[in-house]
Amino acid sequence: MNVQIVVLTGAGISAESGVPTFRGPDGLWEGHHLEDVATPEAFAADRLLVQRFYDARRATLARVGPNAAHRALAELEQVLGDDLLLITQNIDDLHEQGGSQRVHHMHGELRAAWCRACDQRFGWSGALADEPPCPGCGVRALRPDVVWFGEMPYGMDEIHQALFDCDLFVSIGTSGVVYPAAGFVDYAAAGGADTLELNLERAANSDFRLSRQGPATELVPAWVAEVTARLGSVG
Ligand code: BV8
Repeated sequence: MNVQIVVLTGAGISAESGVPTFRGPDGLWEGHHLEDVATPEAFAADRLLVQRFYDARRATLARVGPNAAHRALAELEQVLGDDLLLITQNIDDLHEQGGSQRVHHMHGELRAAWCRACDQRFGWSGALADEPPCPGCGVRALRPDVVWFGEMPYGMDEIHQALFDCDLFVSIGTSGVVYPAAGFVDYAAAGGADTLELNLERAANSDFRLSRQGPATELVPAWVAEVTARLGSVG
């Protein structure tokens, strides 16, 4: 699959939908630093605290909706099909709610649970803090299916291949501080791709060839319109 465009999104694309980012003015989530609750060690030390942290975030999904940036990327997928790989660091489902069919959640999803006893994964929209039994094996060993610090993000081989093959890498709404995602721009550039950042402010890893500052709901639809017009002119 020779992907032409790889898009990476972060919390900034969901900010205008009312989902708090990690490092914004409200950067502490539920009074916690992400690095202090999003680790296997934190889960082992205080399972209830971590489960409640994710239960609260999963519950907000019922109250938020996609914005113009999510919808614009869904339109781009309609035009590009398999030539687009949409990778998100976000664990919300706003890309899917906005119409995207293929979303690569490299850090997992809030709406999924993973059983530590039988290793099966399940769609999950309720709470986990009350230790419900695994639908597969019945053991009360479900955890959020999200990638914590120190855990390997999902699908890295496919991501690296796409980054190396693509013609354009676009980073949207991410602070560029968490790896390996923060290194994708370098990987893509090494493969000869052009690189573009769409962000409210320049990210930490802002060695992009092009960088535009502004809200995602303005920058992303405008960029998608540029791409689709160019593709239309090519015919
Ligand atoms: C791994 C899921 C190895 C959970 C997340 C030292 C150096 C380098 C690396 C490390 C190091 N020490 C440790 C590491 C590794 C570590 C890491 O990078 N740590 C950092 C803190 C230094 N990384 C890991 O542990 C990763 N795994 O390395 O595994 C390994 C090897 C072998 C075998 C096994 C393992 C795993 C990291 C994944 C952690 N999980 N999320 C959850 O959500 O609870 S991280 C989480 O934070 C996000 O997923 C994302 O990745 C990251 C940053 O979030 P952003 O999306 O960027 O959001 P942020 O708030 O930071 O920024 C918002 C941006 O939006 C800003 O730029 C802002 O300007 C912009 N914005 C705001 N509003 C708008 C906007 N833009 C546009 N419009 C707007 N309206």
